[in-house]
Amino acid sequence: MNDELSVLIVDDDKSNRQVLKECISGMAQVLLAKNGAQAIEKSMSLLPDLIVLDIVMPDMDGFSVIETLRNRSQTQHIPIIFITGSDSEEVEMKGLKLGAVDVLSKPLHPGVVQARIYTQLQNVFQKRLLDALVHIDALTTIANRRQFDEVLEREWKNSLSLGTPLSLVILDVDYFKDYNDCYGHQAGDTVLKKIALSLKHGLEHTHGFIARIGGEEFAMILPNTPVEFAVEIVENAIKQVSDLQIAHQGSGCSSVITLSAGIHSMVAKNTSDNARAALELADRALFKAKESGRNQVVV
Ligand code: GH3
Ligand code: MG
Ligand code: MG
Ligand code: MG
Repeated sequence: MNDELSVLIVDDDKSNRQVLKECISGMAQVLLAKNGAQAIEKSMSLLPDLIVLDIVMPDMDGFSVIETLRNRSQTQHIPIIFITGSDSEEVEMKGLKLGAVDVLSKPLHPGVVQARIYTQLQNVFQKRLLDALVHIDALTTIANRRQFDEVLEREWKNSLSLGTPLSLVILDVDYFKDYNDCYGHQAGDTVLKKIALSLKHGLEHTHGFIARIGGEEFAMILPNTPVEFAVEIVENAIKQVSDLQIAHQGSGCSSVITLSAGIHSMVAKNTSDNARAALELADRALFKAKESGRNQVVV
């Protein structure tokens, strides 16, 4: 664990905030709030990884804070530890029912507080790790199909609400079966890694997104990009890959590894069903690029 993780301490009592801060500062970055309103504002703007929340506070108590945070999509998953001066079972039960992951009793014993917060931070850290693994392609370390689908849904909604053009691109390695047959599967894997890095590098200073969506297929999502810019970006990306000069004697269109690509650009309309249909159109354009000789882009 490291201080990339942040914990928001919410307590109206200054000395409690101080004790908690000392407990946490070696494990995570500490954020502070003195009341419920501040807690909500800082949770929304800073998205802490964990919240340690006092129950009894003037104006807005901890129960109201947790209810507000649970009702907002950005904050509903943030784990919350309650702090209570009461030793009543009822208060503890209410906190747990509202979704707190733990309840700490006052007076605070620093060793116990530290151990419990450590456990929760470990959970957060492991969840993050798992989340990253679930969204990354193991071979190339770029985004995988799952992440692609999530980004497509998000960008589709953005295009829909802002009326901005969205370009979808599918790229496929030319004669890759022959490459494997000639140079071996392991050499093929190395080529896929090199292509992935090259494509990723090509999009570095844009808002474009690249994923490996299948065996030797990659896809780009280019938000706010009309077709003429998309063509430019993709032609460039394809050139970067052929410039890698990876020998491919068995290629039917070149002596090096090349890519074909299909682009479909549009302003999103209606539901995300149409996103899949749009992707299908990019795939059809790819098919045409293959048919008309490969190593090229078709819109
Ligand atoms: P085309 O130009 O029409 O795309 O021809 P192709 O040979 O590339 O297309 P085809 O779909 O016939 O073959 C795709 C090949 O990609 C077959 C498969 O062995 C290879 N492939 C898919 N995933 C991987 C992988 O992870 N590693 C390696 N080395 N090869 C893979
Ligand atoms: Mg209090
Ligand atoms: Mg293919
Ligand atoms: Mg292929």
